[in-house]
Amino acid sequence: MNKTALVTGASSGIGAATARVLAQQGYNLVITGRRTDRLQLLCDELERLYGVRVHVLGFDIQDRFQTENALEALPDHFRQIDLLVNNAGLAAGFEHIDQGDPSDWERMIDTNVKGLLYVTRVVSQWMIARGEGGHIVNIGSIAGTQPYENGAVYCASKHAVHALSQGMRADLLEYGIRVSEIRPGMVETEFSLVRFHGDRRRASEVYRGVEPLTGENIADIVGWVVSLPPHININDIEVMPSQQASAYRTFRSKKK
Ligand code: NDP
Ligand code: 8X3
Repeated sequence: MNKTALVTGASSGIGAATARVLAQQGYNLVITGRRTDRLQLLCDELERLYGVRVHVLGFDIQDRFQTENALEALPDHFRQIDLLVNNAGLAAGFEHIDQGDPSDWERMIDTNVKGLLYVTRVVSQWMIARGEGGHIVNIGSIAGTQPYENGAVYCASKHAVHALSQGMRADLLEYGIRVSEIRPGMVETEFSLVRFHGDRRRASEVYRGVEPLTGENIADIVGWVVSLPPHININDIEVMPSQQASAYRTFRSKKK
Protein backbone atom coordinates (compact mmCIF):
# COMPACT_ATOMS: atom_id res chain seq x y z
CA MET A 1 0.00 0.00 0.00
CA ASN A 2 1.23 3.53 -0.78
CA LYS A 3 2.45 5.67 2.06
CA THR A 4 0.91 9.08 2.70
CA ALA A 5 2.78 12.36 3.17
CA LEU A 6 1.51 15.77 4.22
CA VAL A 7 3.55 18.70 2.90
CA THR A 8 2.80 22.20 4.22
CA GLY A 9 3.47 25.16 1.95
CA ALA A 10 3.27 23.10 -1.24
CA SER A 11 1.98 25.93 -3.43
CA SER A 12 5.49 27.18 -4.19
CA GLY A 13 9.24 26.65 -3.94
CA ILE A 14 10.65 23.89 -1.77
CA GLY A 15 7.23 22.54 -0.79
CA ALA A 16 5.98 22.15 -4.37
CA ALA A 17 9.25 20.49 -5.40
CA THR A 18 9.08 18.16 -2.40
CA ALA A 19 5.53 17.14 -3.27
CA ARG A 20 6.77 16.26 -6.79
CA VAL A 21 9.66 14.13 -5.48
CA LEU A 22 7.44 12.32 -2.99
CA ALA A 23 4.80 11.64 -5.64
CA GLN A 24 7.55 10.16 -7.83
CA GLN A 25 8.41 7.91 -4.88
CA GLY A 26 4.77 6.74 -4.80
CA TYR A 27 3.48 8.69 -1.81
CA ASN A 28 -0.17 9.73 -1.72
CA LEU A 29 -0.17 13.36 -0.67
CA VAL A 30 -1.96 16.00 1.33
CA ILE A 31 -0.72 19.35 0.06
CA THR A 32 -1.45 22.53 1.99
CA GLY A 33 -1.19 26.30 1.64
CA ARG A 34 -3.47 29.30 1.18
CA ARG A 35 -3.30 29.50 -2.64
CA THR A 36 -5.59 26.60 -3.42
CA ASP A 37 -5.67 27.42 -7.16
CA ARG A 38 -1.99 26.55 -7.36
CA LEU A 39 -2.40 23.51 -5.14
CA GLN A 40 -5.20 22.24 -7.39
CA LEU A 41 -2.95 22.53 -10.47
CA LEU A 42 -0.21 20.61 -8.64
CA CYS A 43 -2.74 18.02 -7.51
CA ASP A 44 -3.90 17.45 -11.10
CA GLU A 45 -0.30 17.23 -12.34
CA LEU A 46 0.79 14.70 -9.70
CA GLU A 47 -2.29 12.49 -10.06
CA ARG A 48 -1.88 12.47 -13.84
CA LEU A 49 1.88 11.86 -13.92
CA TYR A 50 2.34 9.47 -11.02
CA GLY A 51 -1.05 7.85 -10.44
CA VAL A 52 -1.03 8.78 -6.74
CA ARG A 53 -3.95 10.25 -4.77
CA VAL A 54 -3.59 13.90 -3.78
CA HIS A 55 -5.79 15.93 -1.43
CA VAL A 56 -5.69 19.74 -1.44
CA LEU A 57 -6.11 21.42 1.93
CA GLY A 58 -6.38 25.21 1.97
CA PHE A 59 -5.84 26.97 5.28
CA ASP A 60 -3.84 29.73 6.88
CA ILE A 61 -1.38 27.96 9.16
CA GLN A 62 -1.19 31.04 11.41
CA ASP A 63 -4.74 30.37 12.57
CA ARG A 64 -4.89 27.44 14.99
CA PHE A 65 -8.60 26.78 14.64
CA GLN A 66 -8.52 26.96 10.82
CA THR A 67 -5.53 24.60 10.83
CA GLU A 68 -7.06 22.08 13.24
CA ASN A 69 -10.46 22.17 11.53
CA ALA A 70 -8.92 21.63 8.11
CA LEU A 71 -6.85 18.68 9.33
CA GLU A 72 -9.76 17.14 11.26
CA ALA A 73 -11.90 17.30 8.10
CA LEU A 74 -9.49 15.10 6.15
CA PRO A 75 -11.03 11.89 4.83
CA ASP A 76 -9.96 8.84 6.87
CA HIS A 77 -7.51 7.39 4.37
CA PHE A 78 -5.62 10.71 4.14
CA ARG A 79 -5.20 10.78 7.92
CA GLN A 80 -2.94 7.72 7.86
CA ILE A 81 0.07 9.99 7.58
CA ASP A 82 3.50 8.37 7.45
CA LEU A 83 5.47 11.50 6.67
CA LEU A 84 4.96 15.15 7.63
CA VAL A 85 7.08 17.79 5.93
CA ASN A 86 6.83 21.03 7.92
CA ASN A 87 7.88 23.44 5.20
CA ALA A 88 5.46 26.41 5.19
CA GLY A 89 7.30 29.52 6.25
CA LEU A 90 8.55 32.94 5.33
CA ALA A 91 10.74 35.89 6.08
CA ALA A 92 9.04 39.29 6.09
CA GLY A 93 11.07 42.48 6.14
CA PHE A 94 14.80 43.14 6.34
CA GLU A 95 15.77 45.87 8.74
CA HIS A 96 17.33 46.60 12.12
CA ILE A 97 15.29 45.63 15.14
CA ASP A 98 14.31 49.21 16.04
CA GLN A 99 12.84 49.66 12.54
CA GLY A 100 11.00 46.33 12.36
CA ASP A 101 7.30 46.13 11.60
CA PRO A 102 5.49 44.18 14.34
CA SER A 103 3.01 42.79 11.81
CA ASP A 104 5.96 41.23 9.92
CA TRP A 105 7.26 39.79 13.20
CA GLU A 106 3.87 38.31 13.99
CA ARG A 107 3.57 36.72 10.52
CA MET A 108 6.97 35.07 10.88
CA ILE A 109 6.46 33.81 14.41
CA ASP A 110 2.86 32.73 13.78
CA THR A 111 3.78 30.87 10.59
CA ASN A 112 7.27 29.50 11.16
CA VAL A 113 6.88 28.56 14.81
CA LYS A 114 3.25 28.42 15.89
CA GLY A 115 1.94 27.07 12.58
CA LEU A 116 4.51 24.29 12.61
CA LEU A 117 3.44 23.44 16.16
CA TYR A 118 -0.28 23.37 15.35
CA VAL A 119 0.21 20.92 12.47
CA THR A 120 2.74 18.80 14.32
CA ARG A 121 0.52 18.37 17.38
CA VAL A 122 -2.38 16.97 15.38
CA VAL A 123 -0.33 14.81 13.00
CA SER A 124 1.96 13.39 15.70
CA GLN A 125 -1.13 12.39 17.72
CA TRP A 126 -2.42 10.51 14.66
CA MET A 127 0.95 8.84 14.15
CA ILE A 128 1.13 7.75 17.79
CA ALA A 129 -2.45 6.44 17.77
CA ARG A 130 -1.75 4.40 14.65
CA GLY A 131 1.35 2.83 16.19
CA GLU A 132 3.30 2.44 12.96
CA GLY A 133 5.99 5.04 13.56
CA GLY A 134 6.42 7.89 11.13
CA HIS A 135 8.78 10.60 10.01
CA ILE A 136 8.67 14.37 10.46
CA VAL A 137 10.97 16.55 8.37
CA ASN A 138 11.27 20.19 9.42
CA ILE A 139 12.60 22.74 6.95
CA GLY A 140 14.82 24.91 9.12
CA SER A 141 17.52 27.24 7.84
CA ILE A 142 21.11 28.27 8.33
CA ALA A 143 19.35 31.20 10.00
CA GLY A 144 18.49 28.70 12.74
CA THR A 145 22.07 28.72 14.00
CA GLN A 146 23.55 31.89 12.45
CA PRO A 147 21.72 35.09 13.36
CA TYR A 148 22.47 37.92 10.95
CA GLU A 149 21.96 41.68 10.72
CA ASN A 150 18.49 42.75 9.55
CA GLY A 151 17.10 39.27 10.13
CA ALA A 152 16.81 38.99 13.90
CA VAL A 153 13.19 37.87 14.06
CA TYR A 154 13.36 35.47 11.08
CA CYS A 155 16.53 34.02 12.59
CA ALA A 156 14.84 33.73 15.98
CA SER A 157 11.94 31.85 14.38
CA LYS A 158 14.34 29.42 12.70
CA HIS A 159 16.32 29.03 15.95
CA ALA A 160 12.98 27.94 17.39
CA VAL A 161 12.57 25.39 14.57
CA HIS A 162 16.07 24.09 15.33
CA ALA A 163 15.25 23.71 19.04
CA LEU A 164 11.85 22.19 18.31
CA SER A 165 13.38 19.63 15.95
CA GLN A 166 15.71 18.42 18.70
CA GLY A 167 12.99 18.44 21.36
CA MET A 168 10.47 16.69 19.11
CA ARG A 169 13.03 14.01 18.29
CA ALA A 170 13.40 13.24 21.99
CA ASP A 171 9.64 13.33 22.65
CA LEU A 172 8.69 11.07 19.75
CA LEU A 173 11.57 8.58 20.02
CA GLU A 174 9.60 5.91 21.88
CA TYR A 175 6.94 5.87 19.16
CA GLY A 176 9.39 5.16 16.35
CA ILE A 177 8.74 8.59 14.85
CA ARG A 178 11.90 10.00 13.29
CA VAL A 179 12.49 13.74 13.23
CA SER A 180 14.91 15.26 10.72
CA GLU A 181 15.77 18.88 10.05
CA ILE A 182 17.05 20.25 6.74
CA ARG A 183 18.70 23.65 7.09
CA PRO A 184 19.35 25.29 3.71
CA GLY A 185 21.25 28.42 2.86
CA MET A 186 20.31 30.39 -0.22
CA VAL A 187 17.53 28.74 -2.28
CA GLU A 188 15.95 30.65 -5.16
CA THR A 189 12.18 30.45 -4.69
CA GLU A 190 9.55 33.09 -3.92
CA PHE A 191 11.21 33.48 -0.52
CA SER A 192 13.02 36.78 -1.24
CA LEU A 193 10.07 38.23 -3.12
CA VAL A 194 7.97 37.63 -0.01
CA ARG A 195 10.72 38.94 2.29
CA PHE A 196 10.93 42.20 0.30
CA HIS A 197 7.15 42.57 0.06
CA GLY A 198 7.02 41.98 -3.70
CA ASP A 199 10.04 44.13 -4.67
CA ARG A 200 11.48 42.07 -7.58
CA ARG A 201 14.65 44.13 -7.91
CA ARG A 202 15.66 43.65 -4.28
CA ALA A 203 14.69 39.99 -4.43
CA SER A 204 16.84 39.28 -7.50
CA GLU A 205 19.78 41.14 -5.92
CA VAL A 206 19.97 38.39 -3.27
CA TYR A 207 21.07 35.91 -5.95
CA ARG A 208 23.36 38.25 -7.94
CA GLY A 209 26.54 36.48 -9.04
CA VAL A 210 25.61 33.25 -7.27
CA GLU A 211 24.27 29.94 -8.46
CA PRO A 212 21.77 29.39 -5.66
CA LEU A 213 20.20 26.12 -4.62
CA THR A 214 16.81 25.30 -6.12
CA GLY A 215 13.68 23.99 -4.50
CA GLU A 216 14.34 20.76 -6.41
CA ASN A 217 17.79 20.43 -4.77
CA ILE A 218 16.21 20.55 -1.31
CA ALA A 219 13.38 18.26 -2.37
CA ASP A 220 15.90 15.65 -3.53
CA ILE A 221 17.53 15.78 -0.09
CA VAL A 222 14.16 15.31 1.60
CA GLY A 223 13.49 12.40 -0.76
CA TRP A 224 16.79 10.78 0.23
CA VAL A 225 16.35 11.34 3.97
CA VAL A 226 12.94 9.69 3.97
CA SER A 227 14.05 6.77 1.80
CA LEU A 228 16.59 5.47 4.33
CA PRO A 229 15.83 2.28 6.30
CA PRO A 230 13.81 2.84 9.50
CA HIS A 231 16.78 2.27 11.82
CA ILE A 232 18.64 5.27 10.35
CA ASN A 233 17.73 8.86 11.11
CA ILE A 234 19.37 11.90 9.58
CA ASN A 235 19.07 14.37 12.45
CA ASP A 236 20.24 17.49 10.72
CA ILE A 237 21.57 18.55 7.33
CA GLU A 238 23.03 21.99 6.63
CA VAL A 239 23.24 22.63 2.89
CA MET A 240 24.37 25.72 0.95
CA PRO A 241 25.32 26.72 -2.56
CA SER A 242 29.02 26.14 -3.24
CA GLN A 243 29.46 29.91 -3.39
CA GLN A 244 28.17 30.38 0.17
CA ALA A 245 30.28 29.57 3.24
CA SER A 246 27.91 30.84 5.92
CA ALA A 247 25.12 33.35 6.45
CA TYR A 248 27.90 35.94 6.61
CA ARG A 249 30.08 35.05 3.61
CA THR A 250 29.01 34.62 -0.01
CA PHE A 251 31.32 34.77 -3.01
CA ARG A 252 29.65 36.60 -5.91
CA SER A 253 31.17 36.18 -9.34
CA LYS A 254 31.13 39.17 -11.70
CA LYS A 255 29.26 37.17 -14.35
CA LYS A 256 25.51 36.35 -14.20
P1 NDP B 1 8.19 30.16 -0.94
O1 NDP B 1 7.77 31.56 -0.62
O2 NDP B 1 8.44 29.83 -2.36
O3 NDP B 1 7.14 29.13 -0.33
C1 NDP B 1 6.58 29.31 0.95
C2 NDP B 1 5.40 28.37 1.13
O4 NDP B 1 4.90 28.54 2.49
C3 NDP B 1 4.26 28.66 0.18
O5 NDP B 1 3.74 27.45 -0.32
C4 NDP B 1 3.23 29.36 1.05
O6 NDP B 1 1.90 29.03 0.64
C5 NDP B 1 3.49 28.71 2.41
N1 NDP B 1 3.00 29.60 3.46
C6 NDP B 1 3.52 30.81 3.82
N2 NDP B 1 2.72 31.40 4.73
C7 NDP B 1 1.67 30.55 4.95
C8 NDP B 1 0.50 30.60 5.76
N3 NDP B 1 0.24 31.65 6.56
N4 NDP B 1 -0.35 29.57 5.72
C9 NDP B 1 -0.11 28.50 4.94
N5 NDP B 1 0.98 28.38 4.14
C10 NDP B 1 1.85 29.41 4.15
O7 NDP B 1 9.51 29.94 -0.08
P2 NDP B 1 10.46 28.64 0.13
O8 NDP B 1 9.99 27.49 -0.67
O9 NDP B 1 11.84 29.09 -0.04
O10 NDP B 1 10.22 28.40 1.68
C11 NDP B 1 9.87 27.15 2.23
C12 NDP B 1 10.56 26.99 3.57
O11 NDP B 1 11.97 26.97 3.37
C13 NDP B 1 10.31 28.12 4.57
O12 NDP B 1 10.09 27.56 5.84
C14 NDP B 1 11.60 28.91 4.55
O13 NDP B 1 11.84 29.59 5.75
C15 NDP B 1 12.60 27.80 4.32
N6 NDP B 1 13.90 28.20 3.80
C16 NDP B 1 14.00 28.88 2.61
C17 NDP B 1 15.25 29.25 2.14
C18 NDP B 1 15.42 30.05 0.90
O14 NDP B 1 16.51 30.64 0.72
N7 NDP B 1 14.45 30.09 -0.01
C19 NDP B 1 16.46 28.86 2.86
C20 NDP B 1 16.23 28.17 4.09
C21 NDP B 1 14.99 27.84 4.51
P3 NDP B 1 0.72 30.12 0.43
O15 NDP B 1 1.35 31.45 0.18
O16 NDP B 1 -0.06 29.58 -0.71
O17 NDP B 1 -0.05 30.07 1.71
C1 8X3 C 1 16.68 31.43 4.30
C2 8X3 C 1 18.16 31.55 4.17
O1 8X3 C 1 20.16 33.03 4.70
O2 8X3 C 1 18.15 34.10 3.80
O3 8X3 C 1 16.34 30.80 5.46
O4 8X3 C 1 18.20 33.31 6.07
S1 8X3 C 1 18.68 33.06 4.72
